Amino acid sequence: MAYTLYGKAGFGSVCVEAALELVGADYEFVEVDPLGEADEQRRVRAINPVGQVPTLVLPDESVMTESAAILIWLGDRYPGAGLAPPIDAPNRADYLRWMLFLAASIYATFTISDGPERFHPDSATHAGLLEMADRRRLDMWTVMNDAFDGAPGPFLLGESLGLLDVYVAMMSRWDPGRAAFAEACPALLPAVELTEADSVVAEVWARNFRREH
Ligand SMILES: N[C@@H](CCC(=O)N[C@@H](CS)C(=O)NCC(=O)O)C(=O)O
Repeated sequence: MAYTLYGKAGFGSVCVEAALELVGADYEFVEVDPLGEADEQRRVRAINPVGQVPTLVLPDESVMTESAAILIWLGDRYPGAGLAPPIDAPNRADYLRWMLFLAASIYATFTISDGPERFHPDSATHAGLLEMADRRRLDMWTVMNDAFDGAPGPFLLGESLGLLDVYVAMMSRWDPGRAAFAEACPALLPAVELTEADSVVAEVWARNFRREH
């Protein structure tokens, strides 16, 4: 009953790797570089036509993509791990809201940063596009931070570590880096720090974030 996770150190596969470890699933990690040479990109596209990681092959050999969907699926598939509010929990709506917000409003800005030429063919526009993506990301982090300001904690959805914490913690390591995240998101930072202090998460982080991403 093994999973195969296609990913790269420090990339979006980090949150799925952490989730697989936290639920105690058996998995194999296959390193691929979605931003690498053409051959390598073809290798990723052969499994995921969008050419992105994370890509997770499930035990029945079906392929799953989209980090938020994978995390939500794993959280539901392993309810005993307590990483996601069950379907009838009062905070289930908040959980889904912010998981999708992270994917659609924050992760999507990194998609622009990873390849502005995919959004405008004229390279003269790229510096502006990159700047707007950074600005939009910061605005979206601020929206999320404000929504969690005053939340009871210590984790984002309450007493225990969950996949929402893991997802935020991963993205907090990406551009423009932890110091900027800490400044922009003081209400999210304590949960992120607590998440990274979890021994299972810490091991995954040590493998993935040898340098700040
Ligand atoms: N919507 C996707 C985005 C995944 C994504 O952008 N992954 C990056 C690495 S962190 C990637 O593979 N980039 C290569 C590309 O977009 O061509 C998800 O949430 O899984």
